[in-house]
Amino acid sequence: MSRSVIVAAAQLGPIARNESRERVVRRLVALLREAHGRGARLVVFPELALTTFFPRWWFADPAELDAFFETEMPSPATRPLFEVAAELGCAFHLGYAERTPEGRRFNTAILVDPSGRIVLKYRKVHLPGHREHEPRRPFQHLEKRYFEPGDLGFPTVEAMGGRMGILICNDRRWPEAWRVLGLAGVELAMVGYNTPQHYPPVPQQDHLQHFHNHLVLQAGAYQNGTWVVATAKCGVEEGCLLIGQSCIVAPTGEIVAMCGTLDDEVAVARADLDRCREIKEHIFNFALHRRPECYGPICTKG
Ligand code: CDV
Repeated sequence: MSRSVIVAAAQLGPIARNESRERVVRRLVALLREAHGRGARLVVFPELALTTFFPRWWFADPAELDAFFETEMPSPATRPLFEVAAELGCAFHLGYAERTPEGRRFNTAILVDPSGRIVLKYRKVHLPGHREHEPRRPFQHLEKRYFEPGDLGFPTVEAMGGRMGILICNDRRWPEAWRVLGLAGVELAMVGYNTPQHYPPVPQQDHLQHFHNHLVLQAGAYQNGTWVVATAKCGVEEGCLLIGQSCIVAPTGEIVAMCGTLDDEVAVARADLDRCREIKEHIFNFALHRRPECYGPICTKG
């Protein structure tokens, strides 16, 4: 049986603060249909794909914050996406803000299989930004206030003929996160992101945002012998420029497809999962070459 899957990065342009879930879901369905029409059987949407990137604002009123969170998945608003995907037999990855019945909040992403079943759920482990209101910033980044760190570890699942895993945005900068997926044998990692071009604490690196994005995605892919589908929400969203360049990376670290706009756009590539073996069985053959006895400090608080 062939282990080739045609995959798509379904990039989103900006989402306005007052844009309804229904309207966003219509955009997601249009992207899904386009990707499917181009052969894709797995479509990767970005981080927090149902709303504007709300951690850029300080909300004193909890009700205002809660409006950005999902309490069920699918919900009446997101069900059309699940239904169209199942009708087409297309799997998808979706990032969203999750509020549990106990009132806990996570930055979450799921993988939905071609029958419409949620087969993998991940909650973002590395939360960037700050906890308190910092009015001197041009915009806030309050992920540390609005979300708890993920409590599910880095789970993987066997789906679409291969081992699948998820990282969310800032996670992609951490080699430890990639390596935990690599140790689980991941063959395709999905990564959604919202990355502002301007990083207020270190503005001298603003011109490097695109470089750093691809640097870590390509390194993560190569060093763990996995395909990567990385998808942005991008463009000027409520006055804040988010980077694009959503891409599909082969296990060799090569970018094989990339979006060229800062708008709703699909990039498609055929991912032959067997190509992961070229890396996993040779240069990064963990069983043969890894030296965990020397890596102790990585797992202690430094
Ligand atoms: N959504 C994110 O996690 N964004 C961070 C920014 C704030 C640095 C990122 O790592 O892209």
